[in-house]
Amino acid sequence: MKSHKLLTTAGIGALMFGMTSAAMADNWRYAHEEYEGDVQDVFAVAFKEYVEENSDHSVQIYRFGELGESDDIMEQTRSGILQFVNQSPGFTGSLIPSAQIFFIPYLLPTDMETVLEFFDESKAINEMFPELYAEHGLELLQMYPEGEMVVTTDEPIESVDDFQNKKIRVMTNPLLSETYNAFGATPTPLPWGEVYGGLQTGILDGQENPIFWIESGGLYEVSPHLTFTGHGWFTTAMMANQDFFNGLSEEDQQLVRDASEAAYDHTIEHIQGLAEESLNKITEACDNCTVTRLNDEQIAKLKEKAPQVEEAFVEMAGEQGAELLEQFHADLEAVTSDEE
Ligand code: 6CS
Repeated sequence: MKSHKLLTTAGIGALMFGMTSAAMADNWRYAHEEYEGDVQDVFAVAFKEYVEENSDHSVQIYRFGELGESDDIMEQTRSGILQFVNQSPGFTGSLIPSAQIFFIPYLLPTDMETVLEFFDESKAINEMFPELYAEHGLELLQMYPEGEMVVTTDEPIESVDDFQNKKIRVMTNPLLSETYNAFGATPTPLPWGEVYGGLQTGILDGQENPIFWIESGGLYEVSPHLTFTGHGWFTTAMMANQDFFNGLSEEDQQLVRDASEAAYDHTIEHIQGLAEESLNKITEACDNCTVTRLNDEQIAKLKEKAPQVEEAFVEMAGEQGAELLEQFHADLEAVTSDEE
């Protein structure tokens, strides 16, 4: 009788525990800017898998276009409709001026190993940026590179002169326009959804993006001449609505942090060799595509423009931006001097 009673009490306890944990199982909404299988999607899927394997929560992923453009998903996250968003500084730069730092040309090196070490170890990335995003109600969880920027155009670009007056689509932050103005081109800021059509109809003469995206989005079909300028990396960022994050239990906050770490590691592995693979696919699929790597002389000419863009950055991002830039330089110095 006594054991029966004990069992009953334990049974009720287990049931109640079960009910409580079931009631606490949430479905988190997470939107990003890309398509199935693209780099941001690889990150999101790894995040979802980690959360679902290690908790009762589930994560629903929304890809490009399902909820609108990049600015729409950021707005939905800031207002709490979405819990997580992956938005690139190319767009966030219009909300957080310091995020435009990634568009100072030739700030980051071209060698992937050094770039990855920088993202891992940089105080600017791992300590300063989370504070800057927090001022806008965002809990920054990871910043990561997707690939080196490559310019695609309607005609081959072999020298800096070939950039003159080319209408180049850029993401919608003002500093990127400064960069292309400095290169002698005519920058045209547009959201992603308008790029393919703009290139196809000749409203645009070119654009810049990492090669995996040029391949997966079929951009080479309408903008067949690829130029490696070595001027920057496509960087992106994954974050949460901060009120939502602060309202989580300590255990769930740790789960989210661990899931974003696991997704970061997985994504960094995914991008190794991706640009080469994508370039091979493009050259196989496209007979009229050309690939040009600017020579040192031409790169030096573009590099000469970097200080004026750096100045424009400090003007736009103020004291915070200047401090961030100083730290960026120190962090870069630390990883590049390691190499020597
Ligand atoms: O150029 C763009 O707008 C897009 N490029 C990439 C690599 N990801 C998303 C972004 O919207």
